[in-house]
Amino acid sequence: MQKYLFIAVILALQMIGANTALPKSVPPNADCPHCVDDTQYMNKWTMPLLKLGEKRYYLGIFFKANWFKATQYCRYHGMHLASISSQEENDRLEKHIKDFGLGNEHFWISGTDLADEGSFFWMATGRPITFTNWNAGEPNNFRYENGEEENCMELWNRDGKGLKWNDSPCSFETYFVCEVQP
Ligand SMILES: [Ca+2]
Ligand SMILES: [Ca+2]
Repeated sequence: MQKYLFIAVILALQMIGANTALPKSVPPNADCPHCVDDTQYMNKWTMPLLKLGEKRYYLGIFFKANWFKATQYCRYHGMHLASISSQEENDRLEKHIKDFGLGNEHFWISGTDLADEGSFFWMATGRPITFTNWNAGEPNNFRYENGEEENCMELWNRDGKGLKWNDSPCSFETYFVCEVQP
């Protein structure tokens, strides 16, 4: 009898231990069970996601990569390069990137005209671009000495007017924005 009591006490202690090991501050969230609070999320790969409006992003700011590698990185982690379909989305991303102190860096997003020169679409969604936010004179499909032209879209504060869009050579290595597709 004493033996069973001992086992019961051990089991009870283990259950208490398991419960206390869970962070008490995590609120249950049906549509995002791994979220840790309203602004900072952890996805299934435990990457810290950023919730801005209805969208969730991951800022790729720890290494620079060309557009294809950036695409691959986002896909590997269950995301896509970001697509921007309104000024609000652009503004929110811009504010966050500026707050990070990275407002003068370049960031890949998913727009491309690789398939059809001059006709940009969002690779992440397959949708044509409706809202546009190009820097003045862009996209200009600039041709470089090595023959490469500009077919991939980036956010770039070219003129000090904020993070607007530019077509850039896809082989250029820079930061990137991944987005969780619903
Ligand atoms: Ca082009
Ligand atoms: Ca350009």
